[in-house]
Amino acid sequence: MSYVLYYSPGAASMPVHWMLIEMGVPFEARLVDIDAGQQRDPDYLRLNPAGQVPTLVVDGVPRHESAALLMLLAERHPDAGLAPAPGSAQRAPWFEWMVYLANTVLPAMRDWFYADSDGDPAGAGAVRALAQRRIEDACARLDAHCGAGHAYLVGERLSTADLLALVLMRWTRNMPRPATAGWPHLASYIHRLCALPSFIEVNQREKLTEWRNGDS
Ligand SMILES: N[C@@H](CCC(=O)N[C@@H](CS)C(=O)NCC(=O)O)C(=O)O
Repeated sequence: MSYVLYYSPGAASMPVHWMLIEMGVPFEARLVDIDAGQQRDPDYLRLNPAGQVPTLVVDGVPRHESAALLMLLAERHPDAGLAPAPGSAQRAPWFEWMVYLANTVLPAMRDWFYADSDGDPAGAGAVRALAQRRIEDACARLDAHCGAGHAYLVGERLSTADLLALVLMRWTRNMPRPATAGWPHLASYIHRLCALPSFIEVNQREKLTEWRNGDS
């Protein structure tokens, strides 16, 4: 199995990068500087016509969408245990969390960060206000789940849902209400996951200095 990950530091590629490190599988990581617009280079657009990261080239074929890549990797590496086995009791809640994070929270994040460029700048304030409400609803939902005594989103062990959730929560660090402010159970969950060696490692490899322990 061969993997080449096109990533940008702290971006939607981060959970995929983290998962590859957590699983200990060989891969090559190639930096795409999205601040410099490298995602719109013709060579990159041939790999990813949306001009976004991540792209994961799997056995020579470029694949996209962070949540899909996490699920694909979980299927290809069942021994890593980052997803409940098909047919197991935890499989349905895993699907639910993955789809909720990818389908509700991630688009709200995109709206928050890209309201001016994805849409009409005149309406960006309203787009961001709705995005903020959705993101804070997600924080409340995660806080309630953790407050009910769950150490992880799914079952009793780390899964792709936690990898995706933590990176999404990282993106709230400069928002009006960061995930670590006002949701105490969520804050404990964040601080615990930030201490995982593979999360520390992905921060080092991506040269990220902010939010290494969940605080700015
Ligand atoms: N739904 C996509 C979203 C990817 C996405 O929005 N990536 C951002 C970085 S977090 C990006 O590439 N931005 C550069 C741009 O849109 O020009 C996924 O989850 O993979």
